[in-house]
Formats: sequence, structure tokens, C-alpha cells
Amino acid sequence: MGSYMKTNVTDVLGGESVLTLSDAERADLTELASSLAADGSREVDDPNWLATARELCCQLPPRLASSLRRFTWDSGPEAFLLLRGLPVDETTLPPTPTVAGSVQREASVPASALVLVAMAMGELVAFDKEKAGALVQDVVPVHGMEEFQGNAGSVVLSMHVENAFHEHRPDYVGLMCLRNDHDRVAGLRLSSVRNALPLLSDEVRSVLHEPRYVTAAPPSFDLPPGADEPHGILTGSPEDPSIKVDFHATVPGDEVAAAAMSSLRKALDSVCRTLTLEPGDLAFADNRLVLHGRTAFEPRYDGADRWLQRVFVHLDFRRSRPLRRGGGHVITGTDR
Ligand SMILES: O=C(O)CCC(=O)C(=O)O
Ligand SMILES: [Fe+2]
Repeated sequence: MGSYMKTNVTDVLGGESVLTLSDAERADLTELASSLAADGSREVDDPNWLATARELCCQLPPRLASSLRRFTWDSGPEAFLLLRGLPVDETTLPPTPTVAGSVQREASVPASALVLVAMAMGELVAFDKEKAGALVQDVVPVHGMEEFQGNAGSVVLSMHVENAFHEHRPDYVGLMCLRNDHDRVAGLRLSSVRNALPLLSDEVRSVLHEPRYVTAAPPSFDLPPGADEPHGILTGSPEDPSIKVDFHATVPGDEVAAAAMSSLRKALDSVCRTLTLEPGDLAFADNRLVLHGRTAFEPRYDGADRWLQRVFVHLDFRRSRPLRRGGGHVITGTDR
């Protein structure tokens, strides 16, 4: 391991929480990821490979490790962490996948780096009904799905908490950029409830805490009709609530609830940050506190389109055990 600058684990630049790896840190992470990529079956979803990842993640560069530890303690007002300079070499990348449901099963160096960082935060999880339960998933535009409100689309993707309907939705969503879009216009959008809250009246806040909303699951989850329990959009501590809303899927139950939701939407819009991810950038969204979405872009389906890889992290792995068969990482179905 090389030597590292002391302190300042998270530079707050223009209100964004950013950590840019130094050349020495990047070299160390590349070495670690390369040895993980070459381990055992070289398959991301193999429990033995994951066990090696769990060991090796304890050797991350110290400044990165402390930044992650601080983020899992408290993700701050922005509720995201942008890590820059992960080992992604565009010149050796395969073409961007073009099909729906594409996933990264093979332990490439970038995917190994992504898993090492995620494992330092908690445990990886995936849903059997999404991307075949793969732990590292491709986020790529798919021909014919341009208008789709999901990661295969390329129109504006509305702001959401990931898997808002699901009791075991991820605590953190990690999105690593392998390739930017041709025109460099696709932006990951992030809106923190902590920044939005002071813009709301006490009345609106209290309505948002009441169970006056329902959030439907995507059709792929195959839930029986009427399975959606009313819930509050804000939950927990009134002074520092968590948020559960998907502006494409959450429906207010009455007019007062609708007005409060629209005030919330305006407040979240006004505090929204847009990150143009470059290859080697990895953004972690604290899915309890920040919504994410995406600006529109124009795919060409020529193998050089925008390509992100995504992971979900749980802090309390045990909590989802009833839905994880055999103690694995894949969540089957829902509690409903
Ligand atoms: O394309 C993006 O930047 C985000 C897509 C998204 O919401 C996701 O993959 O969960
Ligand atoms: Fe998402």
C-alpha cells in the first residue's frame, strides 16, 4: 500500500459529497480488484467468490475505507457519496450491452472494484424478480424501451426511492459509470429529503407522515391486486425522517395528501443535484434519504452507449433472512 493524505475523507465541493481517489489509491484499488477478479470461479454471484470479496474489502485504501464508514454512520445532508477514479479503462471495455435484463455475472476488474467498495458498506442483495437476481446489474438503454420508466429507458426517469414498495428495498444503491452517453448529457439526479424538509410547512410535513399513500410494485413482481398497504411518505423521526416515494408509482389517497405530495415534489426539485458521471465514477445514494432519477439522453445502440453497473446494499442483512432462501443474497418475492 502506498502512503495517503491524512483526513478530509469527504471533500464537500459545491455541496456535493465527493471523494476523488489519488493515483496511489487508484493503483492499490486496481491491484485489489484484479486479484479478486482472478479468484476462484471468477463469478460475481458465487458465494465463495463473495467470501473472498468480503475478506479483501478490509484492505481498501484507508481514506476510502474511512469515507465509507463515515457515510454508513450518517450520509449527511446530501445523502449521497460520489467516489471518483475507480479502475475503469474504457479502452478495454467490451461493447455496451444492448438487451433488456443484462447483468454482469463475470468478475471483471470494474465489477470487482464495485463489489469491494459495496461490501465494505454492508451486504449485497438483489431481487429474484429483477435482472434475474444478479448482484451486479447493467443499466443500459434498450432499443424499443426509450419511454420506459426504468433503467432501460432514455427519456427523463422520474425521481424515486429504489423499490419503494418493497419492505426490503436497498439501504444504498451504488451506480458506477463504465461509459457516459455520446453527448455527455445523461445526468444522475439526486434530491435529498434532508435538504427539502426545511422548505415544507409543519402541516405538509405532518400530512406526509400519515398513511395516505400507496405505492404499487412493478408488474414484474406479480403482486395480487389490492396488496398495497397505505403508507406515509415520511417515516420515523419528524426532525429527520426517512422517505419512501416514487413519483411514478406512489398515489395519494385524497386531495390533501395530493397537495402535500405536490409541495414535496416542488421542494425536492428545488434541491436536486445533477451529476454527470464519468467512467470510473461511483455514486452511492442513501435510499432512505435521497431520491434518484435521470435526465434524458439519446442512445445510438452502437455498442458505445451509456453503461452503468448497479448494486444494492443492506446494512442489516439479517432483517431480510425470511425472504432469502438458503441464506443467499437474493430476495424472493415480498412480505405481502
Ligand atoms: O440511469 C440512471 O442514472 C439511474 C437509473 C436508475 O434509477 C437505477 O438504475 O436504479
Ligand atoms: Fe433507480
